[in-house]
Amino acid sequence: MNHFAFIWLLCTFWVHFSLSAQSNPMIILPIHENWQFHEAGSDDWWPATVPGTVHTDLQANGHIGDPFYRMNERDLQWIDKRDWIYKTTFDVPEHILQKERIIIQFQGLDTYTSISLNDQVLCTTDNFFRSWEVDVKNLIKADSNQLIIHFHSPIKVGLQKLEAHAYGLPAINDQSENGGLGKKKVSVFTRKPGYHYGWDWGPRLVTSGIWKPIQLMAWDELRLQDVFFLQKKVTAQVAELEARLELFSESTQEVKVEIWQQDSLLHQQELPLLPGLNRPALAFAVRQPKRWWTRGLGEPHLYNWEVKIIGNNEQILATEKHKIGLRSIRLVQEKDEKGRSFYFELNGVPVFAKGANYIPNDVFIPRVSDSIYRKVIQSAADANMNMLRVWGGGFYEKDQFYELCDEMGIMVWQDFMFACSMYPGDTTFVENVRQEAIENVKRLRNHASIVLWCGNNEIDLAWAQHNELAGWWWKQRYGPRKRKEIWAAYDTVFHQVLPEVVDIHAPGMSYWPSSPMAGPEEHASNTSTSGDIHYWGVWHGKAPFEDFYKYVGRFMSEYGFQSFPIFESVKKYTLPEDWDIESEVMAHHQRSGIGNLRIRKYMADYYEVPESFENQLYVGQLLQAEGIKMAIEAHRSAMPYCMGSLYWQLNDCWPVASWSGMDYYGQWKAMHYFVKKAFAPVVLIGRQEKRKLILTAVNDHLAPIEGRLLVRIFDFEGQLLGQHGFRQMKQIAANSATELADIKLRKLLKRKDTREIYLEVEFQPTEGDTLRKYLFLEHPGKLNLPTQPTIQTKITKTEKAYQLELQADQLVKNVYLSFPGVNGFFSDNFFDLMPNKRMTILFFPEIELITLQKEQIEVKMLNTID
Ligand code: BMA
Repeated sequence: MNHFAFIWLLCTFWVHFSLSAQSNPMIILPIHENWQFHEAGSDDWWPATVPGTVHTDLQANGHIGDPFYRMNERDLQWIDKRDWIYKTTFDVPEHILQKERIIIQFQGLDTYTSISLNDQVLCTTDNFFRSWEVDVKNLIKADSNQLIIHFHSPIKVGLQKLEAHAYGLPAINDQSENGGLGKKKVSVFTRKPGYHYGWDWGPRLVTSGIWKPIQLMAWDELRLQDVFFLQKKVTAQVAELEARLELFSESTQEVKVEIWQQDSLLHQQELPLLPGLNRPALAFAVRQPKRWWTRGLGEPHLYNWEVKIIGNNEQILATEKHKIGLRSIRLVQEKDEKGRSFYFELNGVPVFAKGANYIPNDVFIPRVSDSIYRKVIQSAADANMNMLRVWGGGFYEKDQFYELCDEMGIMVWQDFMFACSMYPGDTTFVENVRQEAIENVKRLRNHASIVLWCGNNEIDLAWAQHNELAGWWWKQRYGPRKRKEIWAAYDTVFHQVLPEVVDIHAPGMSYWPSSPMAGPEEHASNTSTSGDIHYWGVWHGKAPFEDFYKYVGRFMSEYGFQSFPIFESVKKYTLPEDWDIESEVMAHHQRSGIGNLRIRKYMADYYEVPESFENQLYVGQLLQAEGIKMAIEAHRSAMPYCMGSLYWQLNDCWPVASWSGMDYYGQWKAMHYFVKKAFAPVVLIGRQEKRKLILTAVNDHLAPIEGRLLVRIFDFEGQLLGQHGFRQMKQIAANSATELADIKLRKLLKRKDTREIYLEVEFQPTEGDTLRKYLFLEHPGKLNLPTQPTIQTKITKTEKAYQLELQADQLVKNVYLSFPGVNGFFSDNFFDLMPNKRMTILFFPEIELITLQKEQIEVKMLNTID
């Protein structure tokens, strides 16, 4: 290094360190305190929590009971028909008042409001998904500023809009009857989460409130409004980037922009600014980037970058920090001999998407804590998922959600917020949607995890414009003029506005108009050979689980099966008198009209329907788990034809019977444990087809695996009854599925009773751990399970958990462990304990290590269920 360079470096470091001691010149004053609320027209005021909702505030003040308890929801339908007023007073310190610019920012209001500050009208709002900013420089004062937000009833406004529209629009999940509105579906007229109006897994609780923070923001000279790191090209050698900034300058001025990566300067550039909004784009590159990978493929590396805007006196005018994952991503849709592919290619590698559909974690969104977000997304990661679909009937998630997905290497398929309904197409509505889309695409576009923007959920499928006889019989209800009008509205939003927004504001990002869709003018069906599929033949269509193997598309973005929460969870929202699947209270927490019927039918087919309520819950969870496991195996074994499997649904927004794998309280159902195994990077899969056993291996790793295959037959006491070896070494291809063997069952079994045996399939690779899979050749209900197995248990306290060791003399099917009264997490549950094989399970109690004895463990097993 020459002398000059050394001094330059020294100066750079000195300037950096001395300046970094200064705080960001943008001053932020949160307005969260002293809030009160009441019903419009009443005299009393009660304390309110902000952010929050009117329902949770009413509950906190003792005016209503817990909306999720028993049937309380029914008695709370009056709330959404009233107007609510929130108010606060706040002081503003002198150093803020002196700033050139002062704005108030409402990050999220639910939904129709009129706002005043110090008796002056500030603004009105009409979209849950947008934020609002108002210049308050001339309104704000030092003491006792009064901010009042009037929330207009979303139902009253909705009814007015419905009336003005003149005819209704389909919205099949809008539970208008439960809300006392008869057939009047008002949800589609309001830009607010669809599921608030009810869904087939959700209550109808149409909230109002301040759902995101409110703050004052004050600055002089310049505001850095937005930073977008456009990733133009990312390879192993180089990441070519463009930092696109939005800078609002008060004057003509020269600034310097610096982009720092911790202590090293990545890029700097002088910029002349004009008064008003400036949009400079700064090109820079990162050599040999550490790229962002999904779980299983590599580390989801994130760079910590900071943008600094420096004025001509070397003072910092603005800064912003970002965590950036560098990666190339594309949705590959290429013609092939069967149709058209549909897969995500990350850094040049085709990735099989393993995951689930994600819904909001609560009806009352503001109370979802950071730790709940972490728990839910960690659960997805722990179950070997690499993709979540943020489904269109909820909301564009909070930043925390995407930060966690970035951090854990989980790709996000992001829907725009439209689901299972048709929407109006008037200019005001469409423009509102355009702004909502721009804002959310801009807010989220720096997240490495987002890999796709999708227009909506199931609307293309339901309306079926290109196939008169297909769809959900919506279009046939309207005359030609209305039909045309409704489709034109759809066409405008999903084929013009939204793709344009993605194209302009997140260039290079893929857009898919609707899920599912076969292609632009093709109608999606269960046999589509292009696009994505929502396969509901199992469940809605009553087809057997085995049909999951018949209907495998290029990308399975939905399929599912319901279950109830486990008994410990049910106890939290019911009384003992409710403990019957058909009781009023349990039926109230089952929003799918066909739910109980379906569960019972499938249970009778695959198991036996047990007598007791508690056992029905347990067997119901096994049923769901087995079904979904079969679906995942069907999809993965069709790799690379099929390149994605996202089941419906990861989580719940209240305690309910639903398709979820985790209940509202965060408890993993049997399915989540099964999914974790089914989504493991390398798996063995066995299935019976035409009296043959077909063994397939799936390998998500990028290197092939070589090894030996062995199949052994055991009885339920663990006696070896026979085996089938293979002389030749087998190869499991990289990033693909490989059929390893098909074995004639008659030859393999030699007349053994299939109700009394299981197969142990082993793959012993030349290097690494043996892969093992146990297979049963009958449905669980047909097995002659031992009725009195003896289980030996040992419990040891470790630093953070309890270690349970279990061993049984005979097969114990689907062991469900619990410590009644002690919440906690089991590293595995609902598992088969094979005869004479020791299993070690960890239990992490929610409260600090209390003392647990082995006598406290409760063991449930399929063997003894009647
Ligand atoms: C899918 C989803 C949801 C629904 C689920 C279960 O089609 O998109 O609308 O909750 O089915 O019926």
